[in-house]
Amino acid sequence: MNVIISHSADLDGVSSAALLIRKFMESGEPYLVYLRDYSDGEEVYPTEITRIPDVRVYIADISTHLKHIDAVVNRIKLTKGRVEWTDHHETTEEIKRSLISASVELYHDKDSGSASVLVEKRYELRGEIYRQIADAGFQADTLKIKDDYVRALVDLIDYFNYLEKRIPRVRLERLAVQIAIKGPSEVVKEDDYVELLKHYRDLKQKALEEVLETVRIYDLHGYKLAIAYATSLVSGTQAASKLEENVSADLYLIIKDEGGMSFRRSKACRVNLVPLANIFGGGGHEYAAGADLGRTVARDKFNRVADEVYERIKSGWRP
Ligand SMILES: [Mn+2]
Repeated sequence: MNVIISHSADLDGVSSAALLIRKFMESGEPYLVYLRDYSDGEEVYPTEITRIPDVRVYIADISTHLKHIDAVVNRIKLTKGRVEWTDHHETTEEIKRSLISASVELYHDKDSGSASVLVEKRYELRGEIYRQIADAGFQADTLKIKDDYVRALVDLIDYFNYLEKRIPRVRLERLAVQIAIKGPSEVVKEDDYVELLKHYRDLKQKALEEVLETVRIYDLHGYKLAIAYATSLVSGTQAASKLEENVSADLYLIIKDEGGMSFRRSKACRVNLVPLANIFGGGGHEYAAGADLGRTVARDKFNRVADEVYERIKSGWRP
C-alpha cells in the first residue's frame, strides 16, 4: 500500500499530492492520500499508517522543522515499511539526523522553489500533465503566477482551507485527485469548480468591503491608528492592504474573527511595530507584525473589542 501525505494549505502541497496520485493511477497501484497542515500537530502523520503492513509512505511539502517532529519520528519508527520525505523548507542538521536515524529517505533542497518540482524530479515523472502540475505548484510557491488557472486553483484552495480547517479535508483531497486525472488547466473548467470559484470570489469581495465598513480611528499618542475587522475569508495581509489603500492613517491594525491581529504602518511612518505586537504576545518585523488576541471576535462585539485593544496599546506603548 502507498500512502501520500502532503501539505493542505497551498497549491504546492496539493500539486505534490496530485503528482504522486497520478503516478499510482498510471501504475495501477493502490494509494491513500492525506492532506495535512501544521495545525494538525502529530496527526500530520496519521497513526493508522503504523498499522498498515508493507507500507510505502510518501511525504511531500511538509516542513521537517515541525513543532511535533519528535512525535512524528516516533510514529515513523513504528511504521512497517519505507518512508520517503521530499521537501524544500528550511530545517536543521539535528532534525535531518533524527529523521535519518529513523530510516527516513530524505530528499531535501531548500533552493528548489517548490516541493512539486522536487517530487517530479525524484520520481522521474515525465509527460505534459506532470510538467503542468509541477509548474503550477512552482508558480504558486514562488509567487510568480502567470497563468489564470493557477490563480483560480490558489483561490479554490484558499476557500477549501477556510471550509476545512480540521481533518479530514475531503474537498482538498478530491481536488488533488481531479488535478491528477485532468491536469490543472482543465480541472478549473469543470462546472462545479467554476461555480465554487465565482461564489468564493464574491464572498471575498464582500469580506474586503466589510473591512472598510468596520474601521475605527483612534489617536495613539499623536499617531492616527485605524483598527478594522476581517473574517478568515481573507488573510490579515489582504485586509490590511485594503485598509491602507482606502483609509489614511499612520498605523493599521486588523483584528480577525478568529482572534488573529495584523499590525501594519503607512509608507511614511517609522514606528517599529514589534513592541505593539509584543503587548499581545506576538512579534514579527518592524514594518509588519502579528499577534493573537487569544479569543474569537464576533462581528457585533467588534466595536467594544477594538476599544479595549486600543486602551491596551495606549497604556502599553510609548512612541
Ligand atoms: Mn511548498
